[in-house]
Amino acid sequence: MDQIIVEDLQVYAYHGVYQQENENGQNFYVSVILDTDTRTAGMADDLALSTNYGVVCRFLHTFLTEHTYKLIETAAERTAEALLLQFPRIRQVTLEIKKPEAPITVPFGSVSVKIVRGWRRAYIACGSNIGDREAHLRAAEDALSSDKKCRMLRASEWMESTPYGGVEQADYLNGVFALETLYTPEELLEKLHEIEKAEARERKERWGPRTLDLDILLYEGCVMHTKRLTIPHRDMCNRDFVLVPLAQIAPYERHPVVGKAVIELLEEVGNSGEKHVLYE
Ligand code: A4P
Ligand code: MG
Repeated sequence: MDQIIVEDLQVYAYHGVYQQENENGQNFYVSVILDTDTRTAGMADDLALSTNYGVVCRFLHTFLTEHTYKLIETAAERTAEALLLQFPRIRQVTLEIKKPEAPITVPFGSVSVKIVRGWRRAYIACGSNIGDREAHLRAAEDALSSDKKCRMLRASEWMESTPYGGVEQADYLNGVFALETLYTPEELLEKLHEIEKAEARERKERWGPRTLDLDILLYEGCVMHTKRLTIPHRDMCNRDFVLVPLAQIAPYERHPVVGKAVIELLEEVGNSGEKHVLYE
């Protein structure tokens, strides 16, 4: 992706663990690489189609002087997030904060923290088979849409489906959301659990009935497996009630492990798997 780069913006600020740093202040130097598409602005020669680096510099200066943090790790984290929220054309930021006057008792050149943060594309499956199913799915959509760290891109239609997994229970309403998020996968899972809880979700039986189930299907090409989280979702390739709505909003998105596009996975499950989606 194209980049706009600012190097060593000088900011006199008060970040530090020691009281004398918070009282006297010192110089910090901030460098940013902004990943953004400059093609349209470049072709049209129009600043309104780009991100104004002068405004970015003033924003960085104001942000880092108006806030005081103990750690430059925190200063970097908060500044990167503020930039990504303030300037919608920036997809990713690489941000380095140097502190060459840090109180270190041996000679040194500079010390700095450098981080990379950005908007990540995620696909979320939602399902409900208790109570007002549509209201539960709508509540999930509203909660994600109104979260400043998420940008809702698309939502599939809601689809009626028969239960999968062998537990006797009512039919489901299923759908999929595409969003961009600043949350890490673990933070996103946490957020989804909060939303489920707000809809009176109780965790009782595996594959059992639920007011609202929110699962992370895909997260920006990420492949991970921890005690709490498996991405891509471990069973998504076998579920037509996931693949049908996903194919509606992202037919050519690729599964990073299997290497196939969603429409290919859907074709396979349609040929050999169980069918659960009704009225397709
Ligand atoms: N977890 C691991 N990976 C993920 C991920 N990618 N996304 C962990 C979300 N969670 C993930 O899930 C248990 C734990 O899985 C979470 O705490 C998280 O740490 P859970 O939501 O508590 O649900 P569960 O019932 O215990 O199991 P599971 O496997 O999540 O349920 P499923 O597989 O989602 O099945 N039939 C139809 N037609 N439509 C449905 O929507 N849903 C289910 C639920 C069964 N049958 C269905 C449907
Ligand atoms: Mg779940």
